[in-house]
Amino acid sequence: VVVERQTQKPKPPPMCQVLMLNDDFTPMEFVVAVLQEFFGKTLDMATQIMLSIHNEGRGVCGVYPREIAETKVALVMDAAAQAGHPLQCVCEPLS
Ligand code: NFA
Repeated sequence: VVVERQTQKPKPPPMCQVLMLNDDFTPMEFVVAVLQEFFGKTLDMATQIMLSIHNEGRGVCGVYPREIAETKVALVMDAAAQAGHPLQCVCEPLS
């Protein structure tokens, strides 16, 4: 009987930052609502993140395992397109 032993620690899943990009057209209230609905932020946190994206050009909405991050990007892009807003959301792999 061959007994296989684990010789390496299990690797954590690859993580991604979800970033939102500023634009001149998407209403601030829409961005705040997206941050609450899809990223679980409170109204206060969502407002702060939205304002930092508005002022800095981009901002981190959250850090998630890659597949979850990609799903969130797709959901946000879908909601923005449905509402007719040009809001852009991207995944950025962490090292
Ligand atoms: N810059 C947008 C405005 O002035 C608001 C916005 C914030 C858009 C963050 C996208 C991301 N209406």
